[in-house]
Amino acid sequence: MENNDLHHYKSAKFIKSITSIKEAPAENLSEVLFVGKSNVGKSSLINALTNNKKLAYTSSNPGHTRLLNYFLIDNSFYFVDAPGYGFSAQKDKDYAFYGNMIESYFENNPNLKCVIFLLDSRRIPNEDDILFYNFIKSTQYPYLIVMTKCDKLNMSMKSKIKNNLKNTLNIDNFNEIILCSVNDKKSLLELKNRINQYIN
Ligand SMILES: Nc1nc2c(ncn2[C@@H]2O[C@H](COP(=O)(O)OP(=O)(O)OP(=O)(O)O)[C@@H](O)[C@H]2O)c(=O)[nH]1
Ligand SMILES: [Mg+2]
Repeated sequence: MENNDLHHYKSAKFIKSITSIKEAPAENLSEVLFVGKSNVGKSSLINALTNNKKLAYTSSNPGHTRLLNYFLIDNSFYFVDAPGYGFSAQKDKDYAFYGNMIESYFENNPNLKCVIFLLDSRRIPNEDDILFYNFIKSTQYPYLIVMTKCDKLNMSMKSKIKNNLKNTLNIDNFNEIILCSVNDKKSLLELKNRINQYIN
């Protein structure tokens, strides 16, 4: 069971960047969207799941991903990497642009099979996170909450993180929460298995 490499996707390639759902790839393949605050680790998680550090561009500076980027996985479905919200330099002019882009993506998108909502395990969810979580719930698309950067957490820290979500986001269904680290293959495998349930 130690050979987790066996579970990597076989292929992953960048297809295109879009700003409006009208430009989405024409093939009606299932889509899994990665969303969350800037710098939470969306692009890194896509790279970790596909075992390809160079697939999605990552940065230690927030606001790196600016468009909706489509990656074709195993020639059968798309991972969609979204720009992050809540990046201060983005607040004024770009904010409406980001909002419209994301809203247009969510509107009437039968290909969207699962929304992966990322939260930084090292931070308390803020107002933006709460708003976005409530927005996702209101859309009726299936979703999973992924706590990122859980690199070296023990059991008690993990349960503390989950319990905090009870208070901040009002979540009491811990089944929808997955604790992940790009350095922890077991957590990536668990997430992959959960994603597979939505795209198959
Ligand atoms: N320690 C640790 N760092 C991580 C992990 N995942 C991502 N990071 C770091 O977090 C920073 C942001 O990662 P990105 O993947 O670029 O974040 P993003 O959510 O795509 O950011 P934007 O595109 O700006 O919205 C980078 O410095 C990553 O190396 C993780 O599991 N553990
Ligand atoms: Mg990014």
